[in-house]
Amino acid sequence: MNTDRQIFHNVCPRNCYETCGILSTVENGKLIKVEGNPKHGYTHGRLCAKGYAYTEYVYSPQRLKYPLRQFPRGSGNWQRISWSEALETIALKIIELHDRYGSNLASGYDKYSGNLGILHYATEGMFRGLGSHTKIHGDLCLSAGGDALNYNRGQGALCDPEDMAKAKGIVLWGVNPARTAVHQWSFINRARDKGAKLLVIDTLFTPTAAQGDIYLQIQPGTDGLLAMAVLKYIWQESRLDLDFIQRHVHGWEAFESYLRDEVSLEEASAITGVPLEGIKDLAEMYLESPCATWVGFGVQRYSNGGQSVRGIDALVTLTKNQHQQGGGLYYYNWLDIFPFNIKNFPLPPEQEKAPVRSLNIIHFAQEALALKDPPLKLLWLASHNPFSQGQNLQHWRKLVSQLELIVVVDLFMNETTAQADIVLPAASPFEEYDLHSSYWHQWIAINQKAIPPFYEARSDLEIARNLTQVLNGLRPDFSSFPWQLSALDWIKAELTPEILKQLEIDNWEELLQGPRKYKLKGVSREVQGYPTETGKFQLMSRGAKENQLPALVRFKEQRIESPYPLRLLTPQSLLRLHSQYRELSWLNLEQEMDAVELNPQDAEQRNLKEKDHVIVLNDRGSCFRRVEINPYIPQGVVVMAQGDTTNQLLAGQNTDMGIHTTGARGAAFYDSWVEVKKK
Ligand SMILES: Nc1nc2c(c(=O)[nH]1)N[C@H]1C(S)=C(S)[C@@H](COP(=O)(O)OP(=O)(O)OC[C@H]3O[C@@H](n4cnc5c(=O)[nH]c(N)nc54)[C@H](O)[C@@H]3O)O[C@H]1N2
Ligand SMILES: Nc1nc2c(c(=O)[nH]1)N[C@H]1C(S)=C(S)[C@@H](COP(=O)(O)OP(=O)(O)OC[C@H]3O[C@@H](n4cnc5c(=O)[nH]c(N)nc54)[C@H](O)[C@@H]3O)O[C@H]1N2
Ligand code: SF4
Ligand SMILES: [Mo]
Repeated sequence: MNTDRQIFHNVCPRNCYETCGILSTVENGKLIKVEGNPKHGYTHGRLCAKGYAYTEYVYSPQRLKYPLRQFPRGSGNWQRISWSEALETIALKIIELHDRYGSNLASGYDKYSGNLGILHYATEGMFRGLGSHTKIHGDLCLSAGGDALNYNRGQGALCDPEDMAKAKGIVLWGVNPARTAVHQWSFINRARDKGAKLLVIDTLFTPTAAQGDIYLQIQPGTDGLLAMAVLKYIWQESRLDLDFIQRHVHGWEAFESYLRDEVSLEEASAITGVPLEGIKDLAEMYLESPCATWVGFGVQRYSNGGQSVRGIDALVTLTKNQHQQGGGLYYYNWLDIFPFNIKNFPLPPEQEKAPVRSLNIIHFAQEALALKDPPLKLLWLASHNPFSQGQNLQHWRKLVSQLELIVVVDLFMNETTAQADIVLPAASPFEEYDLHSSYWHQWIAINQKAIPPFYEARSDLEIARNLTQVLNGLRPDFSSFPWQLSALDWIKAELTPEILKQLEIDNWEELLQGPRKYKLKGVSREVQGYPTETGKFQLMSRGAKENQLPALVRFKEQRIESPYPLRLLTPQSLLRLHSQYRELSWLNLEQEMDAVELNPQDAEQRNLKEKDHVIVLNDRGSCFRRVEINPYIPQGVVVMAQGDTTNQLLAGQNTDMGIHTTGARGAAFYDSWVEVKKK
């Protein structure tokens, strides 16, 4: 028998630093193997364990096969329905709400990060086509740090992560690439092979910390003070280049007074938990340039998170590391180059002025509940599992009871589909075309449709096109979403002549030979001035002050008052992508998911022993866990996997910054407090 065997180019589309290039082997229409694409210059032919599990993911018996309706909502009583019934029910509801309220404002969407492919903005496009509607803005990952850099430099970090290989020293500051960005190790290790030192600053003794030449354990939320203490030490030793600072830095006089009068090394050491020796070690790293500093998203998940990042950035820049190949600050690196036509297509004039309401992702449910004239009545959720990953779940529960129709598009059942009236089965990345860039590296790649859809699954774009057709069939010209355009039409339009030129290709088909690197023009190591209002690096920022933030880079202590004594940290897990991949037997996770890790003293005070069944609680909720005693966790801190039932315990705080980057302040996930009691 002849076997038909073909290789396709795919991309792992997750909200992950790496955005890996995949080569997929398809035999007789079935995906039988995935491997890393060796032509991808950042991911170099390797995937992580989650990536290698895609053949299980795609054919998982738990994948959603058909549209389903749940009645009554929350009952678990699901019935298969046809696509036409599902789409007609939704379209009739949108039209009925339009007629009831005189606009489409009662219909809205909440979409986030399940698939970051450009064509997944079809969900946004589908609602744009309605004219008036309610949408979402903001970000859960990185916005506080993004604003911090903007106040200091007038732009983002713009460092190519491949350059880290050229550093003489690397500081991993609140980032855990052993879990969250495994491919970066090849660049870190290249630098180490040439003698670079690795220093890790983390509250937890992570697998990344275990790789460091030096590990500094820091009290949560005090990183800004550590940066100030290092700068004070270097300043005291007269090892700052004051001439360089005079020329390129704004606000030095005020900052110098602050260092002199308000920063004490002894006090900083006591508050941060970092010994004086550690402060000196860190100073020596910065004085031997080029030193690369990678600030992770963990540092800024606090209500003073942005201010901390401003402080670390000041340390990087005042020690002249920003201006050396390989050195400088690495944060995120969003290639803001595509037109995103799929969510920005032109509207007919009468729709152009239609009102649109936008809700902050952090407080989506509260803000939705407060909407009047009209209230939110229909909610479309895609690529997001807020009932596992969000904050303020009590408001979500209330919102559900107010909504008349909840539609969730997903590949699997989860905490959010459990609240839906209609669930639509989404295609996997192997069943659709797409185009991808990364928020970390600079490689652009195409994702090919490699296999037929799993049962009746459809891509988010296909769903947007189909629903638009049904709407317009019921009421002509109701939506202006260009439903005629195919995935390839949209991809071709994204690859503008300027982008093709930068990628050194003539047409999109050439991306089928392999991913291409986009060479950012803005990445210059020469000091040519900053795009700030003073043209300098800003220790003092008027923009920050206008937003009621400290104008000056300085440490801002911000202890959230709570009657609960233990700080709850919930960083990312190795074998999950947030709430995804729990279904896969290849990634055996159960143990990690039901643990609460405690310091031995905290356990002893509560009379708790290894494996004890406990309740973790605060005034927001409670959940059952098993005790794991971990001598490397600082006293007063407990660690649990995020999501599932954990997030009901989050305090729902905002970070200090984020408005400039994503229109809303970020999520201070790690400013949450709990108690642990024996069950
Ligand atoms: N395997 C896997 N990889 C992922 C993800 C995933 O879910 N799983 N998610 C992806 C996404 S969306 C994101 S946003 C990124 C996030 O990935 P990272 O940028 O690595 O951020 P976090 O995991 O939140 O936190 C990083 C580290 O900060 C530490 N930390 C916490 N508080 C402090 C503090 O006050 N000071 C210091 N110095 N350190 C602190 C935590 O212990 C943790 O080790 O990962 C991406 N990669
Ligand atoms: N406690 C705590 N909570 C956190 C964090 C933390 O550090 N601590 N981190 C936060 C961070 S950084 C992030 S990024 C968020 C992540 O929050 P979410 O974006 O909600 O994360 P996921 O759990 O990955 O959920 C994505 C959903 O999209 C679905 N999906 C995947 N592909 C597709 C597709 O092609 N189409 C559609 N329609 N759906 C698809 C997946 O099956 C999954 O159900 O979590 C945040 N929550
Ligand atoms: S989850 Fe991240 S590291 Fe793993 S395959 Fe996907 S993009 Fe690559
Ligand atoms: Mo994230």
